[in-house]
Amino acid sequence: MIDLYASTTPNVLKVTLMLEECGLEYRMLPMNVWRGEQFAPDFVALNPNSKVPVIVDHDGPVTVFESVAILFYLAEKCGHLLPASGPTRYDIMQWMVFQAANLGPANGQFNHLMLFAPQDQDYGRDRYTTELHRVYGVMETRLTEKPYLGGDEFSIADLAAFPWVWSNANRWAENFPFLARDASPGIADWYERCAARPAVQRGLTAHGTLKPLVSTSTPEDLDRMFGRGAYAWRP
Ligand SMILES: N[C@@H](CCC(=O)N[C@@H](CS)C(=O)NCC(=O)O)C(=O)O
Repeated sequence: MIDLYASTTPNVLKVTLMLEECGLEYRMLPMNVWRGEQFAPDFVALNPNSKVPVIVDHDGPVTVFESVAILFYLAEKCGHLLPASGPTRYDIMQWMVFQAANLGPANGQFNHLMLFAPQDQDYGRDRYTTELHRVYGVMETRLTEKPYLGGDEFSIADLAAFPWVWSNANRWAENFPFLARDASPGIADWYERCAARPAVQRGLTAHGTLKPLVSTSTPEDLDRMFGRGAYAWRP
């Protein structure tokens, strides 16, 4: 049995999709990160970085935080979606790191600046709109050359990237241009191939049972989560 500390966010969805791909028994333990549950000492003992997802694999027991590390752990536990050796393993790794260092942060910072930043400052929004176009451009080039990010086969690199595309395509609808077939045919075809996998559909259904909790936060909760106001670092 695996416990997944969960919220309705793309980094958690990566893990749900992988647990379904592996056919592992798991349960989701919802965390209200909008009310600061990630800062409770019991949770910090599991993840010193105070973020979901975290898994506790009771067959071990083993605790893993950071979504990409969790995908590697599950891939190696199950021998699924990551070759044990050879050049493709490193192709997959580099696209996993691209997701963790570029695609995820660009989408996340873009969302934050659009939804939560003061509306009278354009610098951050302009910077991350440009960065978002840049990283989706990198992804589009790769996916016009290969059917999947890791190469010819579906892998954990696709499971890492798919939730951000899925989430922001839903969030921004017509204002999200990166799935439009005329502009991004490589991403559009890849997205359809990923979404057609039965395990991905099962994972999306399981993830859909989590309740969105953003509206439960107080202004102070948001300040603490975003490190602003009374929580901003000052010398
Ligand atoms: N690099 C981390 C990012 C995790 C992350 O940002 N989690 C968000 C939800 S998607 C969270 O827990 N936020 C709470 C906070 O920042 O306090 C990963 O990939 O696991």
